[in-house]
Amino acid sequence: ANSEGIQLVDLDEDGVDRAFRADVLAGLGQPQKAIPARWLYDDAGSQLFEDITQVPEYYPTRSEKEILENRGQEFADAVGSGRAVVEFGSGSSVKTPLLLEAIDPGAYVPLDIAGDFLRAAAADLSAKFPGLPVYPVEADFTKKVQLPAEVADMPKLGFFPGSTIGNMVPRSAVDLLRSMRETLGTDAMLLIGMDLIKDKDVLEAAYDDARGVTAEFNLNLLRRINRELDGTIPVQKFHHEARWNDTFARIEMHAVAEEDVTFSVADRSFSMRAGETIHTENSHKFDARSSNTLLLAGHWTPIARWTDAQGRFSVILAEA
Ligand code: AVI
Repeated sequence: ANSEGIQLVDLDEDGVDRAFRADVLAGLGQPQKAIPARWLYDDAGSQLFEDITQVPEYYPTRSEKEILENRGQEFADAVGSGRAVVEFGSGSSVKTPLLLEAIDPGAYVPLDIAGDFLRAAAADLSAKFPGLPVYPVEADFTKKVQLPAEVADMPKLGFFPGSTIGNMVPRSAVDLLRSMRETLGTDAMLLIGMDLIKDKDVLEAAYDDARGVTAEFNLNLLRRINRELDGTIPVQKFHHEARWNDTFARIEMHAVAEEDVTFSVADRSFSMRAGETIHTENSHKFDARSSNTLLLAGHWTPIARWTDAQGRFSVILAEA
């Protein structure tokens, strides 16, 4: 997998995740220290992300939900009935039912690398939609996935909500969209959430909430490094920063050293000057044109686009 991709867990004889250690050591060795954002999501980080979706400043989850709640009839008209909905990621308990209720699908196929989450999400959905065939597939969806034979003859609707695509640099995002196209085949459609470019202050507040939940989410990565990789990072000497990078149209999360620090991770030592940062996440934002360009580069043709009442978030329908 690439640095932002999904990988199976490969533990060494001490139970250390080899890929995590390799990414952290490589990332801390760069002139601009950087660690791939996927490592934010250990159990504590996943819970903190759930908490982020509830803070007042973090609008994307609420805005996307508003679109899914209000535009169901329009989705149904655009996609027709009987499609196999293929969700990339294990499905959120809130968003997925909104889509499935709206469109009269033929089947639901959640794809995820993490089998436990996948089975839990699939069981949840089966209980909510008793007549709907559900076929969970444990797979790395950054590559072409072989879908179950039961849905071979159904046209597919890919579903990728949450602006998760925005956490990838364009090169990786394009690769992922092309893999999705390969997985879903001809006649497929894709419904994808993309967060919109907006006022810098609104964006920075969404990623630096007053309660400090996003700060905890970010600094939890440093704690995770200390826990899992025998690290001595003095976390209390770092603070969270959310920065708008206008050139790349993205919010960046950084962990900023407040004073000169030295520490070790997995027996390697590192030092940072006061003000130096570890870059921990990108969250790209789009306008209508840039989202269309990304989709086209990913071998998808955009055909419809919806936004919430405040114009903060977009949900785009594209066809293969
Ligand atoms: C998961 N992803 C779409 C979130 C985002 O908005 O980029 C992750 C996140 N990072 C900080 N706050 C939320």
